[in-house]
Amino acid sequence: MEINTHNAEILLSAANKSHYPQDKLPEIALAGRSNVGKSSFINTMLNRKNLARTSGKPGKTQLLNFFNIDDKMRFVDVPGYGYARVSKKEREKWGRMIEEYLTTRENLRAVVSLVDLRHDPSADDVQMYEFLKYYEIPVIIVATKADKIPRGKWNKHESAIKKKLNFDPSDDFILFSSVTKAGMDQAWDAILEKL
Ligand SMILES: Nc1nc2c(ncn2[C@@H]2O[C@H](COP(=O)(O)OP(=O)(O)O)[C@@H](O)[C@H]2O)c(=O)[nH]1
Ligand SMILES: [Mg+2]
Repeated sequence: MEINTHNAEILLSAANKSHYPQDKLPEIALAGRSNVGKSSFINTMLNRKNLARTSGKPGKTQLLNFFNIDDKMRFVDVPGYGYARVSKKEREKWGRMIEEYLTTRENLRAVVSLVDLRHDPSADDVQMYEFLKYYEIPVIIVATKADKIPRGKWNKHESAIKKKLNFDPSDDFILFSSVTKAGMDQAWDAILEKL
């Protein structure tokens, strides 16, 4: 598929099914902890400075944000998990919203699950990966902030993450940096392959 990735715009924000776009365009969802680099990933992939807000206030975006890419596909930005300063009630609401989207959305082709290359995956990261595997949702692991780790140590960090996730070697694993754009072409290849 030929996609002009420069032709992207925010389409709508939705809290539940009744507000999702009503068509058949394939969707790639982005999931990860607050501050992992999700908005930066979207901006980098779409060659934009600030399409997806890189926010100083993690956890504030509590809606699913749908981005139209060239009228051919969409990114769906899932609000970041693991943000401590939200109430239990808000967390439950968040959980229901994500679960509804991930388990019922026919347009969904894959989830890009972002983890920070510098650290072992959190319990939430592990839980998200297990959830996606359980529901047999194709997953692409993107390890962000690779520019903050010397190249000679990338392998070591990659192995530690894979071990903690109980990573399935048939999934994609991509080292990524929104600063150097390392991994961008690989990420696009993996995404296009899933459409
Ligand atoms: N060095 C570096 N910083 C990054 C990278 N990606 C994101 N950041 C920084 O990490 C912080 C959180 O990024 P953001 O994209 O808003 O994370 P989000 O909460 O997951 O959407 C910001 O200060 C970004 O500039 C990266 O690849 N390299
Ligand atoms: Mg964000």
